[in-house]
Amino acid sequence: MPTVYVTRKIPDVGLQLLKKKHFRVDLNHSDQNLSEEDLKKLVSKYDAIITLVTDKIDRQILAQASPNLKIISNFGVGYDNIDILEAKRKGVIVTNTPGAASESVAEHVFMLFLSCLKQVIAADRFVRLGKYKKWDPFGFISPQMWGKTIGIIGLGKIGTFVGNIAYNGFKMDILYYDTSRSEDFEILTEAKYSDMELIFKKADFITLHVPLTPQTFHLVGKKQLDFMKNSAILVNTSRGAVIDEEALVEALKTQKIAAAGLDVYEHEPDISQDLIALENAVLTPHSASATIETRNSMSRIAAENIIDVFEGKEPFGLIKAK
Ligand code: 8YV
Repeated sequence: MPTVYVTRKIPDVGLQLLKKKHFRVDLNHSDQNLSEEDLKKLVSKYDAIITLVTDKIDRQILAQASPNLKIISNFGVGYDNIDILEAKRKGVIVTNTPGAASESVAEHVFMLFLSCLKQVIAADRFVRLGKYKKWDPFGFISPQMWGKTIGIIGLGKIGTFVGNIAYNGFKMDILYYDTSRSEDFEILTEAKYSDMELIFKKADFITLHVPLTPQTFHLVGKKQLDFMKNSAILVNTSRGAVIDEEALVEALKTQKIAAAGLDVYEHEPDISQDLIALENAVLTPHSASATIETRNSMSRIAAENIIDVFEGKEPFGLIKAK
């Protein structure tokens, strides 16, 4: 009976699928992340592991992997927590859950943009503190999102969903950048493929949808923030280290840019006090993908990836080491 360890409690759907296929499923029942030592033990003992973004599977952990460890199935879309090359070298397959979070994260992106734009947090506080005494024609006034220009950096599945909402819902002009063009996307949304400098200069709303790699580390720093309009809003639901957080805090403090909506942080879960103190930042706790639908589908795909590997098939979420 092949054995699977799941590093945190996840929705039951995937666990049931595994049990139906006669896997023995063991689970971390606590609400604590596993330590490095725990992970080392697990990779030396189990045939498959379901990991989370919080489990750093690096060279040291993989050094303890037994030859029986066939697959690390990451519960999530991003997989920068795993050393893919080292896993490949050890003959361990790594998978993710492609597409599972697109709708949820795209919704969250607009929630962050609109919360920043309409100063929702300040407006809520204003009402609760009893400050809403009389209606004011200029109270909490903001530009509308409708019809403005959005810049999408990274046109994977999530970026594409964001583009579709922007075009069909908010009738926005779209500028986008990725390492390659998508003619389909351009035809469907009238989007223009642009270099990043132009996006930072022209867009009213900028959203990041790139994986964290050595190439995208600090992709947005002082230079890019300086290009941005004073009225522009930046949203990040990808990975924190894609933005130089210190430079962002400075740009927000000096109102070089209008606001930022952040779901991820450079040193997550630690967040700088400077960032926390800023009124023009809306902060969520890496919860952009936290919908019931997405979590269920992550659980199902993570399990199916394991089942496929043990049945000798190529798993849907196979990550190919480059
Ligand atoms: C997930 C994420 O919740 O899917 C991703 O890449 O960043 C998150 O939204 C996380 O990966 C769970 O492990």
